[in-house]
Amino acid sequence: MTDATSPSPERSSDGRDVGLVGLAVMGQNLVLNLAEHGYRVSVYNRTTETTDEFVARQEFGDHIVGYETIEQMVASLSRPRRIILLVKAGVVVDKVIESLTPFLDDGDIIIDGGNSLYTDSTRRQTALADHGIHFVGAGVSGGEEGARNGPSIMPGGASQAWPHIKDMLQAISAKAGPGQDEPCCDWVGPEGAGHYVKMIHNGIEYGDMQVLAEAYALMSAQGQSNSEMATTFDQWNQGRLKSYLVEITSEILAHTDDDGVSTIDVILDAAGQKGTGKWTVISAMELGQPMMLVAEAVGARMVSSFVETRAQAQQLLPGPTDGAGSDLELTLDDIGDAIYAAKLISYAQGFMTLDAASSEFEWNLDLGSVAKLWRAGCIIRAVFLDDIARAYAEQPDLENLLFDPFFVDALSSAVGGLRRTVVAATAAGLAVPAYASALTFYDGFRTARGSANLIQAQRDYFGAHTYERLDKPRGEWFHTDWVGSGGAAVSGSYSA
Ligand code: NBP
Repeated sequence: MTDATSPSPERSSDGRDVGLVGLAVMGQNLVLNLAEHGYRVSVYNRTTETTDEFVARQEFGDHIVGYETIEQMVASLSRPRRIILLVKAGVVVDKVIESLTPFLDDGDIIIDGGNSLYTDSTRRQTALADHGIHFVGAGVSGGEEGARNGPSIMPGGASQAWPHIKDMLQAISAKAGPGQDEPCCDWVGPEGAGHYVKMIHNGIEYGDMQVLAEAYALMSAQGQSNSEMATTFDQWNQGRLKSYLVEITSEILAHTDDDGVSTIDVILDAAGQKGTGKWTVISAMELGQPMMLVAEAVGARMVSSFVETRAQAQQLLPGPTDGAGSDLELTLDDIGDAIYAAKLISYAQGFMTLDAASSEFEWNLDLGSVAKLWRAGCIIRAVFLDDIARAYAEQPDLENLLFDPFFVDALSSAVGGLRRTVVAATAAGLAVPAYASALTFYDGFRTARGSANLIQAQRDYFGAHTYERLDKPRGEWFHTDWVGSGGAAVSGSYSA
């Protein structure tokens, strides 16, 4: 990580410091952040009224100037031109790039700060390199508040761009570390690496939210009031679970509408999603990595969206008891342990996926540095990201986070509570997909001799897929004639 110093941006007399396209919630807030750090920003939005209203309303004077056309905006910038895109992800990014490129020159830089799919960023970097333009896919996390006051920024792509954008992006990013002066922004890697890391961040965010929603469900079933739960989450936020999501969960549970009704009680229990969780799971599967807690979180949102169907099913399908949860007797310590253990396992799965992506795409990701980027500014910011960063700093070749002594100790103390929570919730007929998935992964992962020998035998039986044997070296493959005459096994050596 590099220290960011704040803002005395290098000035070029012939133009403004940076351009930004897309003045919706993220764009407007990032522009204000840039202006506050002394950067002179030229802004453009497809709908000109939005530009006019924004520029008229902001308080940074001519640090922010609006333009009616992309051409005018580009012409206002010093070279190499630096242009940030914060438009709707997908085809819109391609359209905006298409309208920008005729006005750009060799060495100019486009930074896509939206939630683009990493494969799109890889494609865009390659295509723009043909025009001499450096493309950077930068994941930006922290929502509206982060964009305004300091997001976590994960830039990747054309590394030639980094020296020209480093000071600016690090200046406006969140800061972490003992002196709160380490920027949560550093170069991630080539191609779509920045957006990949952001995608995994979002997947983990889905998992964290589901883990907390399950705690809320269990405590509600045990009769805790919303204000009692708010206090519990607040207490959890003072210790090892300290994180942005635990903090806002406490605030949400304490919130009442003007009529005194708890706001949480009147919100429909159907979760939306924009797709980054699904992308994470697809990529993890493609890389052969079991990011199962996030998969369960994505699935749970899907089940939640079946509002009418669930109401029908409740009438038809029996649970283990008449009043689900009425016989739950979990302590708050058990539920706190379940949250903690499930999170540790989820992050381990996330970093397994990052490690696999780094190898597969030859990105050479620094996993400790990734953990540092997530310590502040982003939605999953949490104290235990320091523990992950430390684990990788101490052992850069750490095979799996769960082998780090801190994780071994932390899981040893918390997994009992997770187990009791899963057993009790399941017996009571309450769905805890994230906890159950975490525990199942944990138990499978620590089982030296599992049951996949039967799966291999089945595969060999119906498809002659061959298998390896315990009494032969790895890499030698055998086939058995399972239904041959007299049932005798015929084995031989096969290439894999
Ligand atoms: P949106 O994702 O809602 O996109 C709206 C912006 O895209 C507006 O400026 C709009 O211009 C522009 N746009 C569209 Br739509 N079609 C266009 C076109 N054909 N040509 C040019 N511009 C077009 O904005 P957002 O919520 O601020 O998010 C921006 C990016 O940041 C997205 O990729 C998002 O996924 C990501 N992100 C958002 C958050 C968040 O909390 N919202 C957090 C992290 C990342 P218009 O005004 O003319 O319609």
